[in-house]
Amino acid sequence: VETVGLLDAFGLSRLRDGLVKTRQSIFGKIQGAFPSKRRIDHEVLNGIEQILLEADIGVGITAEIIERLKKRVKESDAEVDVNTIVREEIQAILTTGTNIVENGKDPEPQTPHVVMVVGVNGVGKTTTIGKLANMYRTSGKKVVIAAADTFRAAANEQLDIWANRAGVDLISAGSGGSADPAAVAFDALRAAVARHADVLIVDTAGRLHTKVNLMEELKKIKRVMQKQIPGAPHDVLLVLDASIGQNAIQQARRFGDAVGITGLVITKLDGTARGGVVLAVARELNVPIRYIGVGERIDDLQPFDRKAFVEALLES
Ligand SMILES: Nc1nc2c(ncn2[C@@H]2O[C@H](COP(=O)(O)OP(=O)(O)O)[C@@H](O)[C@H]2O)c(=O)[nH]1
Ligand SMILES: [Mg+2]
Repeated sequence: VETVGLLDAFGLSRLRDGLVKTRQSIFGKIQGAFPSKRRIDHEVLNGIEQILLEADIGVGITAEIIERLKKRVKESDAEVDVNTIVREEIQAILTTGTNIVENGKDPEPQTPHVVMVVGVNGVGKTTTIGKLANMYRTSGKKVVIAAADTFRAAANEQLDIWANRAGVDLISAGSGGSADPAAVAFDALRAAVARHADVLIVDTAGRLHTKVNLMEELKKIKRVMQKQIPGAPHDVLLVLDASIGQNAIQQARRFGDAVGITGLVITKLDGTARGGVVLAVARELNVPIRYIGVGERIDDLQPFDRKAFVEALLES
């Protein structure tokens, strides 16, 4: 059976499919701009730089690739297939570059292992929680989910659907409840302990309909859980939407400053040509990418594997 790093054949094929748009955006454009063999001159370098930036690989990695190409030009002025050369340089940088964060490791599991999921509205928090719950449950863990996004009426319902799909328990404020998110988190943690759950996953709001500051509220949820179980939440995952490109880095800094982030989840890679942002994030932020989302199905969450990612990105 084919495997690369953490992924089996099924995961790899989902990853390849998920990266179609990004792959096409980089290599399709290079092929279109430089269809035949030629010398790597100023025009080629500018063109490649432009294309890499458009795929959101980021200024840092792009500059490194251009530097390496310039060096190659100095060593030889032979005509080359531009597509192949760029592939080789990307491969070299992404697989051996020391500036890129390695695969994220899960923290040491605690019982219950408390995972708090944060991020702005619409990035895919609730969907990711459903997928994550399913992943834990299929590996034999007992999972409880907490619906601490209490501001949107539809949020509970959506989470309920995911909890059912994943076959796990949901704790929510119930209809007409006071709906204080920190209180929901408190109740859920108590329920998780009482039910001997292995994992508690806490969903949170991405935007508030009150004057309460989102970051203050997230801090409060965190504090309440910490008081109940020292060390909880053991994992704080920030969910980022790949299609927002470089803004992901700003978002990560903001949430990181407020609540401390132990890992990143980058979603919607399948829907964007800007999947290069995974690499930009891996280089710019000192936080491991733990999971990537490559579709809307329950099994479309994958552990991030740098090697598999690069292979899928470069596949011809
Ligand atoms: N294509 C795709 N869509 C996703 C992915 N993750 C989430 N979504 C979609 O993004 C939308 C917002 O997701 P949701 O979980 O409600 O975001 P939340 O507001 O952060 O909780 C939904 O339509 C999801 O189906 C993904 O990896 N790929
Ligand atoms: Mg949500």
